[in-house]
Amino acid sequence: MTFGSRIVQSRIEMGATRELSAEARDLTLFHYRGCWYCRRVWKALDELDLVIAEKDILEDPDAKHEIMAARGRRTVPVLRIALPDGRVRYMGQSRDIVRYLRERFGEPDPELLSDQFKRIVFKTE
Ligand SMILES: N[C@@H](CCC(=O)N[C@@H](CS)C(=O)NCC(=O)O)C(=O)O
Repeated sequence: MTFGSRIVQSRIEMGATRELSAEARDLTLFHYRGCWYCRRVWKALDELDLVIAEKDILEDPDAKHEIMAARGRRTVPVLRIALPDGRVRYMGQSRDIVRYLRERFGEPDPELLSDQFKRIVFKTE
């Protein structure tokens, strides 16, 4: 079993038992099983310990039509963000989705911080 397929497997197993994260109820991930770029997003979700709604576009034709209508293509992953005023945004590109999730839900990553900020945030010498 490859690293990627382990992630997919663990998500299938946890699907029945884990509740959606309360702080991320505005988010839905459009994907399909075996989608390589989606694994980047699943990995980030696992790292952030977040569970969000997911729609498999190969099993759910309405979901496929929704992203086709919104973006003009069926490429996944796509993150749907429901704004408080009722509007909806669709974010494509796995790297952008991962960056958005980390920025919104993550802790500061020591590797990404300059020395000045490391000193402030982590109280290093
Ligand atoms: N640059 C995109 C690539 C996404 C992509 O190519 N996704 C594949 C699945 S891994 C896909 O949806 N292919 C079907 C299609 O393009 O219709 C990203 O990083 O999210």
